[in-house]
Amino acid sequence: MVGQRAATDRDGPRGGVIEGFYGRPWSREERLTLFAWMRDARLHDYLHAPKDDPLHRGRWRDPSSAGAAARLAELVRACHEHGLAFIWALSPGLDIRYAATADRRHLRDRIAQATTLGIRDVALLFDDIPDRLATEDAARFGSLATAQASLANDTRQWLADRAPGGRLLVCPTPYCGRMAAAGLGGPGYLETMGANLAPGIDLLWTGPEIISPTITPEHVAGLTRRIGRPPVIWDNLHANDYDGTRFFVGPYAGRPPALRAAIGGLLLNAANELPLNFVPIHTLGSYLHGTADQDPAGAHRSALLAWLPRFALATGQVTEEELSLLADCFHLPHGYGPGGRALLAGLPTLLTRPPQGWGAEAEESRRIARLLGGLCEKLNGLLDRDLFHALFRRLWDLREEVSLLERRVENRRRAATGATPVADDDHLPGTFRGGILADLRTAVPFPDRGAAPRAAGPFLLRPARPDDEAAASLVCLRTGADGADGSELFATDPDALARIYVWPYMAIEPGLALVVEDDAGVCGYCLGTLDSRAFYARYERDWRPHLVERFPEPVGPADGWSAVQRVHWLYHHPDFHCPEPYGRYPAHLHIDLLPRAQGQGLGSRMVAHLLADLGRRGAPGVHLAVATANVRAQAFYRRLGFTELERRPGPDGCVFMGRPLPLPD
Ligand code: GDL
Repeated sequence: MVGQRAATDRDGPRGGVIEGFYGRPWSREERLTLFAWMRDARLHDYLHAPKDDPLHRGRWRDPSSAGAAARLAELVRACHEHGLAFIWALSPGLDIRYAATADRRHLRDRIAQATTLGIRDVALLFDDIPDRLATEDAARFGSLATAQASLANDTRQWLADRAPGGRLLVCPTPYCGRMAAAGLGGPGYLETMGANLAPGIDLLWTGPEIISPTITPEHVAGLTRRIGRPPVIWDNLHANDYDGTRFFVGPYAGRPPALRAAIGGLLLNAANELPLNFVPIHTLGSYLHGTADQDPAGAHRSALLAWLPRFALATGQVTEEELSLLADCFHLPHGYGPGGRALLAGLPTLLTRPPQGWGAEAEESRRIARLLGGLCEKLNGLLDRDLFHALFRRLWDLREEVSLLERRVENRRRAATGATPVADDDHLPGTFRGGILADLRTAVPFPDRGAAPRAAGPFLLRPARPDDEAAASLVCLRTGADGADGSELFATDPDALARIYVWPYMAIEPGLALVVEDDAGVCGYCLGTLDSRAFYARYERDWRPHLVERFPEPVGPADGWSAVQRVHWLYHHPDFHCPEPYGRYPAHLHIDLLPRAQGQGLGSRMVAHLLADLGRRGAPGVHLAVATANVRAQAFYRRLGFTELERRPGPDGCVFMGRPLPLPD
C-alpha cells in the first residue's frame, strides 16, 4: 500500500474530490477512473459521501454486509495505490439521538468496521438535516453545536485508538455564510462548534453560498476567527445534482490564488456523471499547484485539449473550437464563457429586428447556433459511449433549441425577401418544452428578496397571472407621468390609470398579457388585444358603467383639473379611435417598463412575443399610439417594423403606428 501522499510532495493545500452528490452513486469502474484522473492532477483526498447510498445516510446504523465490506476494502486499496487518501463519511444527522448510548454504540461499531477495511480517515457530515434537537438531547447538551461537537470528539477518540494518525472532518449544519447568517443551527452555532471541537478536527465549509460564485481569503479569514481553525472547503462549483439540465465544464474559478494559504484543504464536490468531471479536476489541480495563476484561461484551454481525445468519433473528431464552445455554454453556474455569451447577445436583434439591421453581433450568434447544432448531431457518433450518455440529455435539448432558433431566424430572413419559408413545424406544444417542470418554471416567480440591495435582473419574461394585477398597476403608476414616476401626480387615486390601461386588458385578454420580472418583482408588462373594436365593446359593456358610477365627471374649466381628474374624465369620454384601414391593423398593444428593466432589450422581446402571439391567432396587423413628443418610443417601434399611420395634432397629440403581422407559419 502506497498510503496517502506525503506532505513534502505538496506545493499547496491538500486537494481532492467529494463523491457527495444526491443521485446514483458511482460504480467501481467509475471510481477507478476518478482515482487515475486525481493522481494525474496531483490531488490528495477522495471523500466518499454518496448522499443516496442508504448506508451512508438514512440507514447509517446498519453495518455493511460481507459483500459490500469486501468491495469497499478493495476500493480503499485501489485509492491508496493511486497515492490518494480515502476519507470515509457517515451522515447520521437525520435521526441520531446524540445523548443515546445505543446510537453512540452504533456509530462506534460502524467506524470500527470501517477501520478493519483499511479506512483511516473519517468524516461526520451534519449537512441537510433538521436543526432541532430532540428533548433529551436539548436537556443534555443545550445546543446542536455542543451535541455534534461532543459526538465528533468521541469519534476522534475511537478513531485514534484504531487508526492512529487518522483524520476527522466534520461538516457543520450551517455550512455556508448564508445559512450561518440565517441562524441555522441556533445562535452562536459556529463559535460553539469552534470552541468545543477538539483541535485537529477539520470543519468543512462551502463558502458564502451553497454554490459560491466566489470564495475570497477575506471571507475565509472571518470564518477562521469564528471556528478557531482554517476551514476545509467543500466546493460545489461543478456539482450539478440540483439541476438536471446543466453540467459545468468551465474552469475552477472565482477563487483567488491567495485563498490557498488561507484554507485547510479544498475538496470539489463532483458532477453526477463521472465523465463530465475531467475538466473540473484538471483545472482544480492547476489551481492548487499554482500553474493557473498567471493564465487561468490558458489552464482551462489545456484541460480542454487534454479532454479532446475522448471526443473521437466513429468518423472524424470533434474540433477544439467545438469543444470549447460546448464548454462556453455549459460553463459555470453563474456565467457563460465567451461563446455562450455571444450566442445570447445576438438573439434580441435576430428575433425582433428586420434582417437589414442584423449586424456582426447577430451574424456571430447565428454562426454559433449553427455550429452548436452541428456539434450536437456529430456527438451521436462519440466512440466513448459513457461520455455520450453523460452528455446525451443536455445535447438533445440544446439541439432542439438551436434548431428552433435557426428556423425562426431563417424564416424571418425569408419573410423579408418574400422567399418561401423553410418548414418549421416539428416543435409542438405538449411535446416540446412541455411538462410539469416547464409549467411550474413559467408560473412561479423567484421569491421576493425584500428590499435587499441588489443589481437588477436576471429578468424573466412570462405570461401574466391574475395575481400580477397589483404589481402591474404599480408599474403603470410609476411610468404614468409621461414615462416618469406618477406616484405624486396620482397620489389621491394611484389606480386611476390602471383602470383603463391595465385591468381591462388582463381581464378581457389574459392570454395576451405578458410581464417581465426579476427577483424584486414585476417590473414591466406588454398588454394587447386581438380585435380592438370587440375589446372596446366589452369595455363599454362590462367596465365603463362601473367607472362612470364610481368616479364623477370633473366639472369646471379643464385647465384647472388635476392629473387624476383628467383621467377620470376619460372614464366618461373614452377614446376608441383606431387608425384606418381598420381591417389591416385591428389588434393593438401597449407596453411599460420600470427604469431598472429599460435598456436591456426586454421591451423588444416582449413586443416580439406579443406580435408572434397575435400573428399566431390570425391578426393581420397591429397598431399602437405613441405621444408625438416621445420620439424615442417612435424610433423604438420603427426598429420593430412599425410605420406611421396617422398623426393627431396638438400639444397632447399622438402618432398612430402600425405593422402588418406575418401569417402564422
Ligand atoms: C448541498 C449538499 C451536497 C450537494 C450540494 C449541491 C453540501 C455540504 N451538501 O448542499 O450534498 O451535492 O449541495 O446540490 O454541500
